[in-house]
Amino acid sequence: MSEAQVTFRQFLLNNRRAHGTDKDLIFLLEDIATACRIISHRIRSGAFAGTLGATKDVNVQGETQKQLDVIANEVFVKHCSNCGRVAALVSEEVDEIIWLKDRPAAGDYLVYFDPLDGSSNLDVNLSVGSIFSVVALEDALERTSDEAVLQKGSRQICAGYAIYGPSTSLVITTGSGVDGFTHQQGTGEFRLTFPDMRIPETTREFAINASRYHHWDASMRRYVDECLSGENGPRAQSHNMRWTASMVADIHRILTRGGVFIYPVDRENASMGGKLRLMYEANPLGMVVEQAGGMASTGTDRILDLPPQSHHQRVAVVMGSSDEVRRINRYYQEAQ
Ligand code: AHM
Ligand code: MG
Repeated sequence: MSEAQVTFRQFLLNNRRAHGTDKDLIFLLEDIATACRIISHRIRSGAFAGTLGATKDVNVQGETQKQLDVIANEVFVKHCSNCGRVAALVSEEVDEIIWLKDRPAAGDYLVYFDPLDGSSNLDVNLSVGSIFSVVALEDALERTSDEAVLQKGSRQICAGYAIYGPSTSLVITTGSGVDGFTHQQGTGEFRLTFPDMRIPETTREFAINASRYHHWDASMRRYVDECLSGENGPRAQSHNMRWTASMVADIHRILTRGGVFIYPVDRENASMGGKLRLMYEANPLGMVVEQAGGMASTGTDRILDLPPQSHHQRVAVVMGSSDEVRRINRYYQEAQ
């Protein structure tokens, strides 16, 4: 093992010396890493424990919950509640905001998470992930107020995800680049295996659920048509298409070798505002992507600048290699 592969704790302590990371944020991130390690184990043992299937419940998104969605949520809630600085939790799987403090102080943390993203992949043994981010409250609150969690993504002080794939990896940013860690079976440690992850500016790979083509607007069709038209089309080069139906897995691939991930608002999902959630999917992954040198947009606006209207709000997502995100933004501008 290379000496560069420091443990997650060593990395966070080095980060504290270099960038002044708050010690409570370090405790919280260690608790999140523990939660991810437990979730990874629960997924891998799901076939034995009989926890791979669906529950009878439907979550606030109107989607059937998997047993592991519920388990992963319980694990996240429990471990994020350890840190005395956490004021509130916002989870994809819970309708209401979970307030842990009655009178939060300035600097207390709001934690946003999707405990098990892409869970439709569980039954077919493909990659899934957990997504999280942290915002520090600017001002103390006299009482809990659901509006206080409606913070822009640009206020996130930390964001990241765990991917449960052939190995379990944890990828985080605290605002000074993006670093990836791999869970080392046997020791229980996450070790720094992918330091300073950078997204290439250019790419010939895009990720979109193409079965929704007939629902898309003209700008989205133009972009995909041009990519598909290959060497004889306006882009004069061939493109590759990938779609795992797990945003974490698609974003992880983009962080590793470039690409653009797209989930537009289309005719069918427009009444809900899109498919993906702003506060615990698009904002955290948007921060990771930007910190790795990429861009994250709705097609018209920077995701991290959006003022949230509700904590389960949905949004259009275009994120990844900057040349492609800029191109898609331009196609939307030209269509106006
Ligand atoms: P989930 O949070 O309910 O798992 O939904 C989010 C997932 C993303 O991970 C993925 O990109 C998308 O939904 C897949 O959607 P589709 O089923 O349309 O391919
Ligand atoms: Mg999700």
